Amino acid sequence: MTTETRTTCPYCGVGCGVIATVGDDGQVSIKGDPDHPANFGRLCSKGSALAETLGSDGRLLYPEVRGARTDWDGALDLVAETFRRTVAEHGPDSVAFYVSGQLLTEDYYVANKLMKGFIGSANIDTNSRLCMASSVAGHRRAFGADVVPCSYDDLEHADLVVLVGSNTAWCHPVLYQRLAAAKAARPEMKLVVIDPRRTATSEIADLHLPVRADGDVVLFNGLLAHLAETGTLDHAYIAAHTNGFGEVRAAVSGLSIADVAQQTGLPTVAIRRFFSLFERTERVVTCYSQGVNQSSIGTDKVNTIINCHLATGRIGRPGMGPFSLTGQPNAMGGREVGGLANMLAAHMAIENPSDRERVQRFWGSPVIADRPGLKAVDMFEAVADGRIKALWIMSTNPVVSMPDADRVRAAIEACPFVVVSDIEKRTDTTRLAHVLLPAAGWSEKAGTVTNSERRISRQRPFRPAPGEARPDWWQLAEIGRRMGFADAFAWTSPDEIFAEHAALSAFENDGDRAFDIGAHAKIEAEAYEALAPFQWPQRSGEASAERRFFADGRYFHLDARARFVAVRSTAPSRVSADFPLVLNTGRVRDHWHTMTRTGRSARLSAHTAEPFAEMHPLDAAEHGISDADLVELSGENGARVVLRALLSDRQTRGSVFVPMHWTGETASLGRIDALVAPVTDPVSGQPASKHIAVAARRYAARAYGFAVSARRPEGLGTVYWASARADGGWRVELGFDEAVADWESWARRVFGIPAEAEIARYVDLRSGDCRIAFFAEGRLLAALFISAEPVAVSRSWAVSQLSCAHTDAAKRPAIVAGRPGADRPDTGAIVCSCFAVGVNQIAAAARKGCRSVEAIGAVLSAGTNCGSCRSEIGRIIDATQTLAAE
Ligand SMILES: Nc1nc2c(c(=O)[nH]1)N[C@H]1C(S)=C(S)[C@@H](COP(=O)(O)OP(=O)(O)OC[C@H]3O[C@@H](n4cnc5c(=O)[nH]c(N)nc54)[C@H](O)[C@@H]3O)O[C@H]1N2
Ligand SMILES: Nc1nc2c(c(=O)[nH]1)N[C@H]1C(S)=C(S)[C@@H](COP(=O)(O)OP(=O)(O)OC[C@H]3O[C@@H](n4cnc5c(=O)[nH]c(N)nc54)[C@H](O)[C@@H]3O)O[C@H]1N2
Ligand code: SF4
Ligand SMILES: [Mo]
Repeated sequence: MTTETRTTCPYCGVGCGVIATVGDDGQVSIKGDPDHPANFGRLCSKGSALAETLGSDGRLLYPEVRGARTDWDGALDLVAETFRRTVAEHGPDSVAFYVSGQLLTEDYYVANKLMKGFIGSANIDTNSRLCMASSVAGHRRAFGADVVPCSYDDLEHADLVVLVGSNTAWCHPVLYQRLAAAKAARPEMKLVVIDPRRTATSEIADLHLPVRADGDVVLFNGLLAHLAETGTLDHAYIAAHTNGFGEVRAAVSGLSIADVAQQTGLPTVAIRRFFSLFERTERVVTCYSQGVNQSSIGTDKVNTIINCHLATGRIGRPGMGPFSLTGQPNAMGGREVGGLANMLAAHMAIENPSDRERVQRFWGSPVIADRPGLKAVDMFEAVADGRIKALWIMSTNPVVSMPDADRVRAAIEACPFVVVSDIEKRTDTTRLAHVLLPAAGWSEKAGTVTNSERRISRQRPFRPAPGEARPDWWQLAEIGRRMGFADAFAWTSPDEIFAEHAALSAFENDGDRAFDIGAHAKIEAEAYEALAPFQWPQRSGEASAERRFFADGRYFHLDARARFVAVRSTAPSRVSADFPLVLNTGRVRDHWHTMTRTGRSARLSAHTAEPFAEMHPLDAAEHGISDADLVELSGENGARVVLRALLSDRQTRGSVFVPMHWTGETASLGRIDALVAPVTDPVSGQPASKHIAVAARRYAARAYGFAVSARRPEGLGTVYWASARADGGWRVELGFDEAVADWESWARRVFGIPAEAEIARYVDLRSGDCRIAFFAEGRLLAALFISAEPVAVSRSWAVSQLSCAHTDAAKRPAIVAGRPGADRPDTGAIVCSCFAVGVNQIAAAARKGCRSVEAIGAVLSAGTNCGSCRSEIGRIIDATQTLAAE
């Protein structure tokens, strides 16, 4: 029997509805939910590939204590007893939880309740500190509450959309598609992209402003000055609904376009165009994400943007407002339960005694945290210096994603007791755990998430969890019970937790707290099962009212007015003679964070198969770096990474972009956060992951290699390696410090080749080129290509050999002869992952006369399914030249 389950995508904050179908044979297929108001049936490349990420190989299946399998009782008793004893001996602040915006609201609620109400410390922080903290702080300063006033359909009603520090095409692809569709339907709608890089997002922009790193505050202050000078301000709104305008006006006065140009590196004509578009357009939405938040002046950036909307009264009305795009699927839900160290629960403030008393009374808890806990960077500092002695990490991989990641790794290593809950057995962080708890993952667990437009949707399970994996809320509740709080952690299913969370949101809330979902305070299992997506607030007795925040000009400060925040700050330039380049870090289209899930899909891995450093060709030339070279980046803290050079004039001079996704599991020296200084925003505590000083040099390897292998390569040990799943096995890029004397035995060891395998070999004594292929039972086991220069073999051809029959021994030498694959058209790097169409195929079709994305789609199917690659296809048509080094 085939079953269909409606659930929500576990990746980005767009929060798309998904329909998962499980066939008779257990096969899962995924499609977009046409009725979900976030996506109306669309999915991006990552969402469409979800079924490919559900295999159980590599999953953490059983609890482990110090590497040995144990049962749940043994593991839970050890965790509860160690936390209890540590608190008793060293006080509540000697323990900490580091959790995640990928937990479900129910998981998050339990974690926060346990730490703040029962352990009695606020030492619970989350990877949202690295993600949304500056937006939260900016909202609270301006509005008096952490409220995102916009909805997705505001983008469709806007006449101008400004995207600041947001690569929406890759990071919120379905939202970008909605935007692109709206723009196609109403070509008069304008789009401005503010980003130091020319990204896929800027493809359909009317104006791209390649602002210098952290130039945004000056740009938006300049905009406010311009709006004041041109009589665009809404003085009635300012007088009726805001405070503090005089100070802001004074702070920006005299800021000329020339000043803005000088401080942002932008041409004056471009600045004028942006300012005048904003001036002339009433319906404007400004969206922002990590180019704004992840900055030492991130909170100020948020407030300069909000200032411009408040000063023009363009907020709280259709098609208008500042719109922070959340990253993770439940970044917003975590904020609702108070998952950050400086919040309490249900939008109540830890500093406020009556809020504390109210939450404690509601929980019936013995204690309540009475001051903010440690924020992520400070928390790991406290782990390092021994103040924190027991740490529980849940659903996040800080050894990869925290700034100063080597120090974070050393801190965790030195911590006396570390518990890690994860779905994956082998990650950079699980390796360091004393206790490993196997979590039920997406498709297996039940709960809710809240997306960027405050819409709460159900995640529903549609298959059993493998092994003994259990949901995170259950693990936390078990610890609560075992620490002696049986009544407060007595839930038996997530609907009971959701009901309690909803009840707390409405508890003694007469409208002064924005977050109120009291309508669901008495929800029971059946209604929870059927719960349709809804936007908050939804107060008790209120039907599904789509209420617009701030429509009445009332905010959540005590005087009900919004606050202007005067900011003059510019981030100091971090570069120096020794570290002359600005490192900017972020995401690629088809990978999710530390790749524990997207890395399981060969299709998704084909889009970007190795870590890279994207540089302007002139900067590269200055540093003696050519395309496809290896490049070493080093940071002021002495750490280094080695990556593939990718030269592109889409990068601003003086800066280099590196993705955050590569880990110790997928590359030798690809963890870029090792170089990221732990510089944080003083208000939000969010790290500045986009503005780091680095030095670059060509890494001259003695030998380069590429390999495909049916088995996962193990023990590579070379100075450079980066491995990725490929159809039928794995692909590996290699760089060697020294030439290996015997390549064959090296390959046998690394690729696990049995002694009886047959071999084809080619060695060129003059060039040093060496190519070896191993076969058994008519299949290719592994092929290794070694060269003194970066290897020129066609990657797609080599990978395809893993899936072909090689029964005819006479043909095997062809695999290693000549320049392998040279006689076969190379598809090039995969652009369309749905139909595996590469850049070279698209460029060839474009040269043959396909001059539109639709024309390419008609010939190659590329871009006709999920649509995530449409902007890249457009760019290839424009350039009609290859962009990748393959
Ligand atoms: N494919 C994919 N999608 C994802 C994720 C993923 O891992 N992969 N992760 C999700 C998560 S958790 C998040 S937080 C979001 C992040 O979504 P985004 O914020 O869109 O993604 P990033 O690539 O981190 O950074 C966005 C842009 O900020 C620019 N930038 C850097 N410095 C500055 C600056 O000083 N000013 C301005 N204006 N721009 C600057 C960068 O060049 C980059 O293009 O994506 C979500 N979606
Ligand atoms: N340099 C740099 N660093 C960054 C950023 C950047 O732009 N640049 N971005 C930052 C941002 S915005 C973010 S959000 C972070 C993300 O960084 P992380 O949160 O560290 O990245 P993930 O890979 O999403 O980690 C999630 C972990 O949870 C596991 N997991 C998946 N599902 C479940 C589950 O249901 N239960 C449990 N218990 N575990 C599960 C996964 O296997 C994985 O190990 O990185 C931050 N770090
Ligand atoms: S845009 Fe893509 S990754 Fe984000 S929720 Fe939708 S399908 Fe998932
Ligand atoms: Mo994020």
